[in-house]
Amino acid sequence: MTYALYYSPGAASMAVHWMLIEAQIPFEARLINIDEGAQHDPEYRRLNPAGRVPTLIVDGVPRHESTALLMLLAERHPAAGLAPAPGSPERAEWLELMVFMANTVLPAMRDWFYAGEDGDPAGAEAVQALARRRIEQSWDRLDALLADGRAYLVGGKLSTADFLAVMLMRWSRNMPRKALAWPHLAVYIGKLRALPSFIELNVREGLSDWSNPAS
Ligand SMILES: N[C@@H](CCC(=O)N[C@@H](CS)C(=O)NCC(=O)O)C(=O)O
Repeated sequence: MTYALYYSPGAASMAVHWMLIEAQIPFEARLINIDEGAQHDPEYRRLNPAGRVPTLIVDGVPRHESTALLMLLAERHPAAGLAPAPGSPERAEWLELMVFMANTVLPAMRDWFYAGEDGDPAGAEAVQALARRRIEQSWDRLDALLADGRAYLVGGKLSTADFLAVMLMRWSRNMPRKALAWPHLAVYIGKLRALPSFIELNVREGLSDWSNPAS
């Protein structure tokens, strides 16, 4: 099995990058800096016609969509234990959360950040207002789930749902109400950010603006 990840620091590629590091799956990392417009290069567009990151080359075939990539990697590397096994009691909750993040939180984040580019700039403010409401309602839902003191979202152990959730929570860091403002999310984020794989991920992506304070 061979992998090459096209990533941009802090972008939707981050969850996949984190999983590859945590599971110690060999891969090649290829930088596509979206702040510099590298996603529009014709060469990259051949791999990802939408001009977005991530792209994961899986055994020579370009694959897309961060949530699908996490689920695919979990399926191909079951020994890593990063998703509840099919048929296990936790599987339904994991599926539900992965789909919730993919079809509610990710699109709202896209609207928050790209309303003026993806749509008519004149309507961007209204789009962003709705996106913000959806994002904050999502934090309400995840905060309530974590209120029982669980360290991870599903099944008492680290899973792909945590990679996706923490990446999304990070994106809220400059929003009017950041995920860290929710009490149970703050505890959860603190624990997940302390994982050696998250620290290593930030080093590899050159990120330092959303780390736990040094103790
Ligand atoms: N649903 C996609 C979203 C991908 C996406 O929107 N990526 C953003 C970065 S977070 C991107 O590539 N932006 C560059 C652009 O749209 O020009 C996924 O989860 O992979």
